Amino acid sequence: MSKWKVSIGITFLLVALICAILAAFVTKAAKARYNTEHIVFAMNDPEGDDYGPGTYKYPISSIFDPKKGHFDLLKFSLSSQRNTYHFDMTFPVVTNPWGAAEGFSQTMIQIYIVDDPDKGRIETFREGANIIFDPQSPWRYLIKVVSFNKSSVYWDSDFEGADGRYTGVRASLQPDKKTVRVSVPKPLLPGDPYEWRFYVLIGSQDGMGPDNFRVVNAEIGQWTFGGGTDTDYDPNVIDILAPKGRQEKMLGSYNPAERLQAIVEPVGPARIKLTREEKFLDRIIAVLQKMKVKL
Ligand SMILES: [Ca+2]
Ligand SMILES: [Ca+2]
Repeated sequence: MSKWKVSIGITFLLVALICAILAAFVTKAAKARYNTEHIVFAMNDPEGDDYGPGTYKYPISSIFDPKKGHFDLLKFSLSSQRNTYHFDMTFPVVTNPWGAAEGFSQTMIQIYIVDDPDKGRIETFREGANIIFDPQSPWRYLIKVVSFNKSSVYWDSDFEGADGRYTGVRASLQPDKKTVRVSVPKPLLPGDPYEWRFYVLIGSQDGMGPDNFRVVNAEIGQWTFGGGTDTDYDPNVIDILAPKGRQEKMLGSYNPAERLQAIVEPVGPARIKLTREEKFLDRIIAVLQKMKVKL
């Protein structure tokens, strides 16, 4: 064998070796990213705005003591881990007066996701919240977070009586006792989460209420909020995720005389900017998944 043939052979082997080492290194990094929980979207909500448009008062029953905090969203985040999205909602107080296995039974959260401005609906999935979504930002998916094994995902195309997609959907109070987490298998929420916008509605869970919202009336009652109206035009939403000062304007935009419900705008998309390395690893993860490589 001639010298140059040996030299080409050695070079080829060296290049192959370097490629193999690089591939192993990249695969390891991709696996680490895939398996580690990482934040996709996070936003704080002002404290002390569990008053809807600014006028709502907690019901009389002592289970609502100290008449604040139960429905005051402080933080919302979406994170990705393996084949699951985790949605975390943090409150000053989370209680479980009805003994639900999830660890909470007062709080109700409805997360509506805007995936594509050209597709979806602007009315809520079921009647109950008494709001209308921004016509420029229709929703595609709804994650309804309630107790007693009833948390479920709905798509805009589902009919009103549908049970939703609940296989693998889990809601639970986290060890900090203040954060409700709902975990959703990714196939239930197709699309790019970095492009999503969110309507996050907080209400008081009432099994008998419209769409499980405890209603708001003009006067407080034992089990009903006060400070609204006795019509179906005032929102039954106690807090929404919004920048400071926006919630009061949005939830206050209803008008019973003109039969108008409040119009609510979403938040997002993600402010978290991915590094070039993270974007690269996400592409690698997609390729490895297509190749059915175990991650
Ligand atoms: Ca709040
Ligand atoms: Ca708010």
